Amino acid sequence: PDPTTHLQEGWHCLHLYYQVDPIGLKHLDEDERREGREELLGVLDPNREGAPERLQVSVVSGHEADLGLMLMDPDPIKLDAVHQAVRRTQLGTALEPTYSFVSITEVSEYVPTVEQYSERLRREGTSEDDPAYTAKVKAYEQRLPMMNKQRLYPDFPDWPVTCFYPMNKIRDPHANWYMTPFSERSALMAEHATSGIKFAGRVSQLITASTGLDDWEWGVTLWGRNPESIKDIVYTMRFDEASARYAEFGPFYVSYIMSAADALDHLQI
Ligand code: 76R
Repeated sequence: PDPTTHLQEGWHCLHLYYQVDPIGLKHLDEDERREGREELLGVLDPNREGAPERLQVSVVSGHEADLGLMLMDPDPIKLDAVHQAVRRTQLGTALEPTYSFVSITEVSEYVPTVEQYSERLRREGTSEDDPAYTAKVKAYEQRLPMMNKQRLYPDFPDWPVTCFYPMNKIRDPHANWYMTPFSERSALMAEHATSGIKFAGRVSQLITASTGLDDWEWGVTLWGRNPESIKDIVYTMRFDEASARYAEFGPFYVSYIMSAADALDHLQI
């Protein structure tokens, strides 16, 4: 791996959104459209040689975009190459890029280490002599490496709906996340995690970091079994103090995951 572009750990992530331009489409004849479609299916084939580690295609609701791509790979140039290849296909002139988001995976500084987790249990009143204490610490110790692997090198859940939005933690005089002591931020994020975990089995989330990489500080990607679950989790978590007091949000993109062929059929291109 090239040390000038590759992360020491984790993956690069790129969300791309395109609108189908009907005027651009009109300028293509039957053959160009058919060939363009074949080229596009080639570029979006997750099993092709040189494809990024993760390549998800979805159809976006609302007129902000039609086609959504979510890409992840150790190599950021490989992600950009997908965007360039999409534009270079014969359908490229009919696909107007409308939004993109650049981020990387990370293990948040608020994910408790085994030591911090044990300390939290003790603080919450579980005695070190309690067999439940030992069992919980042991289970956490066993789970942590797998959870961190999922945070850094995520597998995408096989669920039909996905939602993406960027967010910041605010720096207002009355509520400045970055002036709040770590212990307090950590307690707020623990409350946030407790509220989020109730959605296990219905919603899965990936938080990617974008400070210094894009206009917002994090990207939030949610996958849900259905759109109600997405609405429920975002609504519920708005009441977490970490969100209610400190969060601000960018545009929301909700989309439905499909094979590239189904997506292009749906978009009639
Ligand atoms: O990764 C973990 O599970 C550890 C606990 C945890 C952290 C550190 C966690 C749990 N989150 C963490 C960090 Mn989260 N999260 C969001 C949003 O819409 C909103 O109100 C906010 C958008 C959702 C919906 C969500 C869901 N989380 C973060 C961070 C980074 C903060 C930092 O580093 O300063 C952000 C921006 C953020 C935002 N979070 C969970 C969830 C859910 C569902 C969980 C529990 C998941 C689980 O543990 O299985």
